[in-house]
Amino acid sequence: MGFMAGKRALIVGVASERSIATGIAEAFAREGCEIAFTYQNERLLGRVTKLAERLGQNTELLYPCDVSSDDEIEAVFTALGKHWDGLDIIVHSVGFAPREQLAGGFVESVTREGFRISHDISAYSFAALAKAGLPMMEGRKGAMLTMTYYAAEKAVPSYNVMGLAKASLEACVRFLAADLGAKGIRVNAISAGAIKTLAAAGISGFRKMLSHAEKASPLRRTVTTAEVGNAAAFLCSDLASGITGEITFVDAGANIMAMSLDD
Ligand code: NAD
Ligand code: 0WE
Repeated sequence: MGFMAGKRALIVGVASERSIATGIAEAFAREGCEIAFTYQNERLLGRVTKLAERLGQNTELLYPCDVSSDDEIEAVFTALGKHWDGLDIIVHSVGFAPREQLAGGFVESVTREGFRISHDISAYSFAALAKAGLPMMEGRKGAMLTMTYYAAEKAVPSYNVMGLAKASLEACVRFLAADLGAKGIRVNAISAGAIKTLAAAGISGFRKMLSHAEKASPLRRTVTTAEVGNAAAFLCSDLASGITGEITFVDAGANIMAMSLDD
């Protein structure tokens, strides 16, 4: 029996087989968790259906959800409540800034609209899911998890306004944890090292970033979505019952280095 047996999770953020959310779903399913999924738009329904089938999950529990819409977020929990009498886990693996925000210098690229959209989709949406999901999660040792990146703490070239959005997301983890702790709900984040997913495709110089991470991390390599998935399964399970409000790095140790290694 897996360490998540009897748990029910909603996973937001599957877009492909390479998504971090896919690695999380694989680990959850292996550990005996039941999973419902959302998908951003109809274009992604096929992918998410295939994943749910492959993991032996109920393909009725797939819901459209563009997180910029309060109505769509609300509708997910209304629909899920017709199948499940409660929910133990919400995974938020969503990030977005308009493409032109992620190129060139920060001052040159940042705009009021680019700032608004990146913070809405990448940070507010975590609070919005917590707010809408809370009624189904109360009274059952629940856990919420989001995905962040080191650029919340240290300036990473080209990550630009997404770095500000991740800083806001990490503060959101702490405020949610402080608020929901009394209800038995834990809230954490994983700060993942760079991984080649759809969200990384087309970022100029991403390959260079990966090869830098291979040289600069203590483990001399990048991380996989399976490794992020395993840490996510731990953090969302009762094994992590004493952990809340934390940002856990799954980055082969890269963040602890002050200088790059030379072999
Ligand atoms: P991905 O492209 O597979 O996943 C991003 C997801 O965000 C997609 O499923 C997409 O549908 C969803 N999304 C974007 N806008 C949305 C909206 N308006 N409504 C609903 N969903 C929306 O890429 P990924 O790398 O798996 O990214 C997942 C998370 O991990 C993001 O928060 C990202 O910032 C974070 N992260 C990624 C890396 C990396 O190097 N890949 C590193 C650290 C953190
Ligand atoms: O969080 C991310 C990527 C987030 C992301 C990616 C895109 C690409 C497509 C947000 N919005 C968009 N918008 C699009 O139109 N990462 C941690 C991966 C990443 O992205 C970078 C990185 C790293 C690492 C961008 C610049 C520099 C480093």
